[in-house]
Amino acid sequence: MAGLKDKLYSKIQEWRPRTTRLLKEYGDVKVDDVTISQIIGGMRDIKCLTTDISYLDPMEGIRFRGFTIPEVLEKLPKVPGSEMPYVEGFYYLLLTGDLPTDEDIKEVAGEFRKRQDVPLYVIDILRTMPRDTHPMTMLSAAVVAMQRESIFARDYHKLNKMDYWDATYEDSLNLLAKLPQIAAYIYRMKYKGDTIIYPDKELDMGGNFAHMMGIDTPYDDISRLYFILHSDHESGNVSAHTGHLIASALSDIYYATSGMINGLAGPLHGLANQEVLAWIQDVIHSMDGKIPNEEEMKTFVWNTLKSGKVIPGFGHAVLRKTDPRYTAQREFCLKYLQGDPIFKFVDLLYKVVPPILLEQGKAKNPWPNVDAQSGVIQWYYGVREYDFYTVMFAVGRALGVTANIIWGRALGYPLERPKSLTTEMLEKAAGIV
Ligand code: CMX
Repeated sequence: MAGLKDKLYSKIQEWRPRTTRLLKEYGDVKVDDVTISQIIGGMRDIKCLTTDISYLDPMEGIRFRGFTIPEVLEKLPKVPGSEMPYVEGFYYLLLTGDLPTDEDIKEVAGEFRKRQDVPLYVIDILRTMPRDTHPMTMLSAAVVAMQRESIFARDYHKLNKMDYWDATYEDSLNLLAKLPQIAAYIYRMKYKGDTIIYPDKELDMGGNFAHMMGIDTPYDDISRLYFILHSDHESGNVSAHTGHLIASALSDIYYATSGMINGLAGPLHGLANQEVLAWIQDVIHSMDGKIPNEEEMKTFVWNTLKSGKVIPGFGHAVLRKTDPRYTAQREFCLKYLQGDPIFKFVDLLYKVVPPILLEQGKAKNPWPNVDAQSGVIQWYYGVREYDFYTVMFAVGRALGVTANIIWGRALGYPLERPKSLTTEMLEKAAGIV
């Protein structure tokens, strides 16, 4: 693929001297101090990773290659007849840092189309898994099963270190092109009586996913929005960091992506979007199908907190304001889901939960994150099997994780290996033993 790959290579060549210079001439410059609470407390806020794909400001939220979410949605070329940009164009932006032209997008879309056929053994593997297997387990298994396809793993012994990114790029495009089809297949196999809808090779990634799910417009736009919003959130979150860590051992994209999917499947991370809908259904169920009023809702929130559980979809390890990914989806809901009872419920949660979390005084961020809103849209358009929601998150996250790994290889980021200390060493550092 001449255009994107050539452009990426020239960007890589421009960038390499910056990393080399920092490392060689300024390697001893101190950027951060580390406290005991950060060491015990999940390494919060320690500045120890580098990425230029996205940056997360605690107050403003995510920027992809310098662009906010509204800017990305406004500036990227749109799929004709729809409101949302091409996912393919967004991937071009993640990889190169430049906004694509229509021609650029056409090329990336053509490349994905060429590579999208899923090997039959993947379908066979999925079919042999018990049908009650979680769809995230199925997705992870499908991806790792395809590891035998890895060009990087095949050629590793022959490759020059400076060229690692190239084989990784090929693996990334090969995998990304297949992920929507694998995800849609899991959905139709598990919940729709194994009725496959084959891809339509004329469609873009988001449009094709909606087609293979069997859901009409505007679900194509929802899919585009969903994949873009979930793509990247800096490199420290569990899924992105897992992908990066695994790839740092020079494991290929298939191993790294399967691992990132496993991290995303945790209820404190990507699975929270499933948890939100499950929690809402529980509440509605215990109200005999009635949507609770504000006072009843407050009681449910407090009861959840008192039982020692978290309110899914609220709080964040880095953000300290409402997640702009939540806001982007809320705007979509305000346009298309007005009057929908579940949306009304979620909107009421927006009003009720933050003051309660503030009153409880534990969560550092009482505001909603992306997961509080995404399930509502899926539910409204007929995807009511909420254990599938995180699978779509994973398809989106693979865009960011692969872009990061390609760049990591291009810039020669080494094996990741932080240092551990014993509890006694920390006690000594604290001067208490
Ligand atoms: N409900 C109840 N308690 C919460 C809470 C919430 N939504 N968010 C944070 N807290 C609690 C924490 O559990 C913690 O309690 P303990 O001190 O008893 O352990 C305390 O507040 C401090 O936590 P924090 O520093 O504010 O948040 P963390 O960085 O530790 O955790 C997160 C961040 C997202 C895991 C947490 O806010 C949470 O569990 N939220 C609900 C799950 C969720 O929505 N996850 C999705 C996040 C987005 C994503 O990655 O997809």
